[in-house]
Amino acid sequence: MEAIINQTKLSIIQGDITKQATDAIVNAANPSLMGGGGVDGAIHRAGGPAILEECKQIVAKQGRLPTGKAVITTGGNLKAKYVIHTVGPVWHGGGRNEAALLASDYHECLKVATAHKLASISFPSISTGAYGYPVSEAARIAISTVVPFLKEQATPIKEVTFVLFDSRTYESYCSAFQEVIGKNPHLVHLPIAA
Ligand code: AR6
Repeated sequence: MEAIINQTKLSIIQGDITKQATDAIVNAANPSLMGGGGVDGAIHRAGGPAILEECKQIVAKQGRLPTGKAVITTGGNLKAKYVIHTVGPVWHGGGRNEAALLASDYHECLKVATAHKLASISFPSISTGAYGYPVSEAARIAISTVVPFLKEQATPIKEVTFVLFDSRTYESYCSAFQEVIGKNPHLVHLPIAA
């Protein structure tokens, strides 16, 4: 599924984010930035040791990465030139500011990409694996953060791609997108293609 928002193409696809050739891919990291399982493990495995080396330097300089924030490193051996690492909220039932923190992840990543003058960025579904965030709610937050950002902010980003690993997550993001656009048709310039 794709649509044009201002000058930016927003796409939702099913796939492996480590294979994406966008300028940056986003990593759903943890505050240590030392790697882990899920998409974090896959990115470090595919990107090689240069990513971890830069993560170590960042942590030595500024400490652990707080939830809701983002930092950028090289993409190492990946096709993507950069990895933007962000820490999603752990789901505790919704009463611990999880929604605002998840929205902050997407917003901070887009701000970092904009500051580095990147033309394209790919996102995974942050927090919906090991961190347990319900997928349909997380999808709604992701889409309703990214779409207004593209509409309202001056950004060099020309392509945003959500790369969802499994079909259930992919379907959730497509539904969230239809829902957000249904409520705010002014946000998207057609065409919307399936
Ligand atoms: N490409 C795209 N999406 C993927 C890939 C991939 N190669 N691999 C997994 N996913 P998770 P979280 C999906 O657990 O919930 C790590 O250990 C996955 O199916 O990776 O934010 C970190 O170090 C799911 O839809 O991230 C943290 O400790 C989504 O990515 C913790 O897990 C997110 O799942 C972060 O948990």
